[in-house]
Amino acid sequence: MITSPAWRGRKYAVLGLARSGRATANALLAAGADVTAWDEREETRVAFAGRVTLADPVETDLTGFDGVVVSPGVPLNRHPIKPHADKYGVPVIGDIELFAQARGGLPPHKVVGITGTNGKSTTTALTHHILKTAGVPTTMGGNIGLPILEQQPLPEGGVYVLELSSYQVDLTYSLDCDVAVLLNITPDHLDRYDGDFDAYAASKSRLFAMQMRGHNSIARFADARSLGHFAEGSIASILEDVLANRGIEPGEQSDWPSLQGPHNRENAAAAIEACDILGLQVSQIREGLRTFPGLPHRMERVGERGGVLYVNDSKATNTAAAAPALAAFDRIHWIVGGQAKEPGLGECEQYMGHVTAAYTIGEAGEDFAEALTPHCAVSRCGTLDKAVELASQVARAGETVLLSPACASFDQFRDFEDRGETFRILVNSLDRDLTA
Ligand code: UMA
Repeated sequence: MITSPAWRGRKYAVLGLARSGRATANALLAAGADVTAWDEREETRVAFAGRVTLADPVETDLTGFDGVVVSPGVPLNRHPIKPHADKYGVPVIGDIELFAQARGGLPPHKVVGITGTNGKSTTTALTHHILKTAGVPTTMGGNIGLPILEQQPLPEGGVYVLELSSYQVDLTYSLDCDVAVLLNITPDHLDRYDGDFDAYAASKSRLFAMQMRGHNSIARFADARSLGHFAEGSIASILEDVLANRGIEPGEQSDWPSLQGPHNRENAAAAIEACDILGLQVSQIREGLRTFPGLPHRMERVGERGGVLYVNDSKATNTAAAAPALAAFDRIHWIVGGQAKEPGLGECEQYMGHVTAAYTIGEAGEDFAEALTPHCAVSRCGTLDKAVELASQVARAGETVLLSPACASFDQFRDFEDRGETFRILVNSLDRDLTA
């Protein structure tokens, strides 16, 4: 666990007690802080009964509190906690901010922070994999894997690789990344920014604003320019130039089995540059690229039944993220829908020639059904179990059943991981024999 002696005797309220909130409350308690904690779900609260004061911070007098630590899933723009804490002058922060505060007490280390609309998880896992393969002590956290405060501190020379969602950046004020990466920025999560793309971009750009002079930044040229206050000259590495600058030939991508497609080329470029900045040799980087196993829920082949391939791409929570999966396969039975981030088919439209049939699910199912009708056969399934069942009956050998929902999962699932795991279970329980 990562804690800080600075929290001893201080008063914190923790709102949200799922994964990150649970780790936060435990780290604060271990440091000797006085913790008031709350989750709207009673079953989540009970684990803390007797260890914290169980009270909703929104209904608590926050006089004398040092911070309200909010889970990233709490919508800051709509939730009453922000105005309530503001009334008492108490900062609203997240677990990444607590990690930033604890850094001074950790053995000397480096932090790589990776944000962007799409590709964050792959780039984080890849950077972590390259470092690990090269023998560098490293761990990954943030929006991926275990919450960072739940992890063991790294020994001297370690590298923390953090995937940071805009929700997490919004709750962070003092994280000075040694290397900060913005992969790309397209409209997403706009419900959190009252529909304002510039506010979303401003949120992402704060990752760079928190850095001390001399620390490194990596971004696409076009995106960096769109970040308003952020002058293009202040980016240390332009993503588009990385591969040529580091002597990586275009043909080398074929040696990276889990990093196919143009989007993965950019993800790889960001990881290559981050690892180069951290002092790795190109030969060490190449070894990591070659051996990267890929991520669960990201174009993950979960089975082949009756010659039909089943692919779990549940991580694709917007149309730009789903498009690469549609590009990668032919004769697709596409399971799509959930909580839409934007109207229409977006970047997926160009790959409609690859889609044989669509099976719509979730809140956005009807809208997708209408948008898809001119392109392919459409079945309005409503739920994932119905979609998998029907697709498995219709798909023929050589075809692919692809869950790449282009939507958030929260209307029907806990998160995209829950959705992907459910798909895996449904595929595993299909009647037909495993033939390959
Ligand atoms: N809650 C309240 N009141 C509210 C709203 C929520 O009490 O008004 C409670 C909920 O009942 C729940 C908790 O707050 O128990 C919500 O926690 P959370 O949704 O933040 O979930 P965690 O398990 O803490 O997961 C978070 C990240 N979740 C989100 O950002 C939505 C996880 O990212 C992250 O892996 C985890 O911390 C560990 O650090 C997941 C995610 O879906 C992968 N991220 C989004 C994405 O990638 O698109 C941003």
